[in-house]
Amino acid sequence: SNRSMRPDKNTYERKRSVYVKNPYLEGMDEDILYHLDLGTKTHNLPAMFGDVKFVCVGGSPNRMKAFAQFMHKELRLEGDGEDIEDICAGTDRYCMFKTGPVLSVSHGMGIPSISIMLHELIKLLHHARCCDVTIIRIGTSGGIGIAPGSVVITDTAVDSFFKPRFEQVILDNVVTRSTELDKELANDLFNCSREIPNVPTLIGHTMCTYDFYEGQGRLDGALCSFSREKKLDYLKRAYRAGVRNIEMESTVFAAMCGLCGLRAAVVCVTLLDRLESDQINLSHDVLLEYQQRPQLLISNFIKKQLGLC
Ligand code: R2B
Ligand code: URA
Repeated sequence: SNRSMRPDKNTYERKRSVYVKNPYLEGMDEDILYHLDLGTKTHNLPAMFGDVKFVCVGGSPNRMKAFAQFMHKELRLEGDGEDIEDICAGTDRYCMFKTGPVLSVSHGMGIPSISIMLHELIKLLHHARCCDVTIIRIGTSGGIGIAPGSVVITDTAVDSFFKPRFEQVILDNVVTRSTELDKELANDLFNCSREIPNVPTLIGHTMCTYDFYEGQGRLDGALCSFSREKKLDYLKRAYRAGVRNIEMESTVFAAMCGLCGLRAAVVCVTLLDRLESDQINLSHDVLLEYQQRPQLLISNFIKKQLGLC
């Protein structure tokens, strides 16, 4: 065979496609991404999204809009960016903004909500024939044994038993999936964080739960059936297992992105230290500033990757 016809090793490494692992998709003559109000017949997805290289997801629609506006300024794109349009305006389930190669998408709260969004987002990236996509969840969390306002870059997402797994119920089976994240990406993000002053940042395990109250050992929900001692014992065991923060989406995010070939990271700011309290009593301004910390880190990282700084 002709050697020169073969793509060299670098070509393989450079092009990393977004995989869907569903034999039925190819046979569908139209795919409607219902919760995003997009579809393969109604929209030219390759033209709209083919150049996407970074996808940032986060729970709140307003925060993801603010992130898109911030990215617009940071990337020095044309126009003022204030009137940026919601690509998913036809639905109020999720919102989506595009600034150059950066897509900003909201996912709501909890595993079921982010999982629905990820199914449709990953199909969107596949239909648009995107390659080399990095996806980052920027969010909030409760810290364990670290100062409020710290940013935690997740190395491994773990479940409520501190295990690196996500259990997906499929028909009436439980399928266990790995929640390993991209270690190299986590390290790159950590190195990038060193250049941002006054924001304590660390790498650690992130625990993902199905609930904010009883599921995170809180004493202040409408229901609580355990003692303060049991709560603290649980959180301290989590700390000893390497857990530094708790949130509600990381395991399914890591599992789905891993299976679909997306380079993925989770970067969350902590709003409180759960060894000290359960209620979040930060002032509006402090909360706003804390929530900007992951955004600042990710925008610096993206600018670096694009060779803009
Ligand atoms: C972090 O914050 C939300 C709960 O307040 C939830 O979406 C999460 O993971
Ligand atoms: N998000 C969570 O899931 N838990 C917290 O304690 C704070 C934010």
